[in-house]
Amino acid sequence: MFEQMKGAIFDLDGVIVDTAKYHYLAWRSLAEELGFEFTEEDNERLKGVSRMESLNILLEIGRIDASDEERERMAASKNERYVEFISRLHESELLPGVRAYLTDLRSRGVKIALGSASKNAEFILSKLNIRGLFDAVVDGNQVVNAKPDPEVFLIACRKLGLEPAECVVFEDAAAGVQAAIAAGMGVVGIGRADLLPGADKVVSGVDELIA
Ligand code: B16
Ligand code: MG
Repeated sequence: MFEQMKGAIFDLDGVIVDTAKYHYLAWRSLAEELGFEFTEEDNERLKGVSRMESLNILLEIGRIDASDEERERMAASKNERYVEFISRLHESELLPGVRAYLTDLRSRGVKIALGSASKNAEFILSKLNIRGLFDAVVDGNQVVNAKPDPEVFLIACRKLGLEPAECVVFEDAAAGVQAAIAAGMGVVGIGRADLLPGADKVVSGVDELIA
């Protein structure tokens, strides 16, 4: 798989940086305002899921009914809180090995793309000071169908000028692993093998991939 790899497509949250903790703080504060408790365990269900779908899960947990308009307002309010947290992101929060691995891939001529559900992806990459390491960025603003649909990875592969079979995806969420398989790409799972069925290989973090 790695021998033929001409393109590497990275998920953002959980692979490059742990933004899940900031999503959690923002969702918890919205839940508090709505009068219910939102736990860290609940937050696991939101990883890799789009903003609106995350809100729908949150409201289901709180058993709250809301119109589409109210949902739009709540999602915007959560995002404001989230953006406040990630405005303080610093490159020291890059997950271990990320800069070294991306740099190593580039030196071997492998093209690099981001394939994330987040609409804040460009902002996060610039805060982490790694935007320049990516040849293409595909985020929640450019995608209609969320993972496990392969759309995000297929757009990324096209932007790199490559074929799916030449790309390998690095993903921490089960839906993302399924999306990569549906796209016809190799996939490295980041996390626990029992939670990432179908991945060609699973490592606990990007640092394990450095030769
Ligand atoms: P935003 P990824 C995902 O990032 C997060 O894992 C998920 O928790 C979040 O809801 C989603 O981005 C949308 O984020 O509200 O910033 O648009 O793992 O696909 O990089
Ligand atoms: Mg992720």
